Amino acid sequence: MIARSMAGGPTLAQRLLDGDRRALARAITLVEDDRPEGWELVKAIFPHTGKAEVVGFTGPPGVGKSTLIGALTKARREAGRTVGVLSIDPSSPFTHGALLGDRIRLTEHFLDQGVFIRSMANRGALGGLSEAALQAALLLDAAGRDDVFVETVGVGQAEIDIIDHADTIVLVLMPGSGDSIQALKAGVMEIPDVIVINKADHPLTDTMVREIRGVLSLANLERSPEEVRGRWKVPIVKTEATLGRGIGELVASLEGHRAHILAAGQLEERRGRNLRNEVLAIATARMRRRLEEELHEDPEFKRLIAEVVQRRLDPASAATALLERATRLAEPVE
Ligand SMILES: Nc1nc2c(ncn2[C@@H]2O[C@H](COP(=O)(O)OP(=O)(O)O)[C@@H](O)[C@H]2O)c(=O)[nH]1
Ligand SMILES: [Mg+2]
Repeated sequence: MIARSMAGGPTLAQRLLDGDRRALARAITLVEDDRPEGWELVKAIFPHTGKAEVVGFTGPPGVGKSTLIGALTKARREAGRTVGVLSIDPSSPFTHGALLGDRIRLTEHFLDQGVFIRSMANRGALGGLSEAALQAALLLDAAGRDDVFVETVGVGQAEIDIIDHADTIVLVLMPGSGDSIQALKAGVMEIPDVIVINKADHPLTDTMVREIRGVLSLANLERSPEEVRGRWKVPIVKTEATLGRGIGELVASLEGHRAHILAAGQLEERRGRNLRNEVLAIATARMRRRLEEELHEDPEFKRLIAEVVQRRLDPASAATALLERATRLAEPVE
């Protein structure tokens, strides 16, 4: 049960669970600003999460992720579903919650109550942007959004962490995204669940599809035949997001992937692993902050560092001594 406020009116948590968009906007700001009320709110609504289908979109800037999400949002609305979009793209034309430029297809959804769009800027919050974005995704989920689309940019950077929390990961490329194919090939980037080649009117599209097929079958060579048999076969979907072409196929691929992980019991497994990582990430961030606070003025810490600087002590031994000291300082644990 979510408590009602003293005045008798619904609390922010209650309004959020009722799907109130203003409550949702306010709540996301609280977590984005790393305010204690934000954490309290997430605590209150967390039991109501886990219902939304979360899809993460990643890929280099300019390939058409935002446009694609706009087209997909339209399709999902037509199917009667509500949508939440989180854009975590520092290079994107959205900044600080405002939308700039008419080239963003998402603007057409701005008056639709069934669509909630939010861009998140990088803030120095605990655990960083990815942490705040994850809390925001939970808030969208609790607010009853059927679909949550998360857009992030880049490959293997901090922003990608949030992507790990999606049920389905879509890598968006366009003809000529050779770097991304190299990153896949080298294993720098994990194999996503669905690959989209957007701007598929380009003459090099089919070459690109062949190259990606090559990378995918190479990855399968390292697996046993049984493993390959039971495995989800990553679809390569060609789209033209600006014209809405290929969106039906993308929807089918997303649904197919969901059905696959549900049937294989992998959704629970994935979410379990992601939540474990989340708990560890928050704990690690807090531990580091606590260490920094506790050791900031600590003479023993200063002495250790001086010894390292003078090359009398190696960094690893200093870290061991530091951790022993920090453990002693931290007792009793709050
Ligand atoms: N020709 C063509 N342009 C597209 C297509 N999809 C997106 N664009 C354009 O590509 C540019 C970048 O799109 P955007 O969605 O902002 O890319 P993002 O940085 O990946 O989010 C915009 O000017 C879009 O209008 C497409 O399918 N074909
Ligand atoms: Mg974008």
